[in-house]
Amino acid sequence: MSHALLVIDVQNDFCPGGALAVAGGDEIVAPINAMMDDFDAVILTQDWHPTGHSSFASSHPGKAPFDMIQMPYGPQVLWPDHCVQGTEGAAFHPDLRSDGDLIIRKGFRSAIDSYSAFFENDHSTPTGLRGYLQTRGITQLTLVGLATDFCVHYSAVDAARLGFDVIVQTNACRAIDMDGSLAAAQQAMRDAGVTLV
Ligand code: VGL
Ligand code: ZN
Repeated sequence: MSHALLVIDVQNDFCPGGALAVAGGDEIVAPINAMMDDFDAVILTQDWHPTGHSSFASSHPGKAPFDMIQMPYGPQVLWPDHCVQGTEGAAFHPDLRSDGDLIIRKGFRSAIDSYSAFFENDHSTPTGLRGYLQTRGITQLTLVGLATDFCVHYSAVDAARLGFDVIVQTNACRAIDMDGSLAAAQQAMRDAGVTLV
């Protein structure tokens, strides 16, 4: 029974000054670094979009960031261009410890977004993380990172549905919080059996 720390998307574009800045996003770097030694494994995720990704408002004429559209796989929020593969914005925050065991990249298919570290936004295309965790005997996960109401939320709910014991350490997360998305995410995580601390 191993316990992994899953560090979600602590990247420059989600920190102050970034393309999709989350308020206080940089405040969680030091607490996350300090937590890393307490786990059997440390896994980091990286939002990793090609230019012209379908989740970018700029890919949809007449649409603006934070508009909502229908995609073949369901509703999708449109975002400012962010975390483009290989750019400084997609890099981890420079102070984040980079000695984790695994980096898993997501959102690399143009036609589909991937908030969750486990499944893309169609809720069925796997990222491969489940198999990695299972083969390493990891059954417990503590999630931290950005953003509480999107990638942390979707990852936590998927992990709980897959049968992992899931804790979200909320003091090491920050939210985008648009239209009540933080409250809705907290409720959805609790309903899925995630422990919020
Ligand atoms: C995220 C919006 C778009 C996140 C990623 O990491 O929460 N949010 N892409
Ligand atoms: Zn993204």
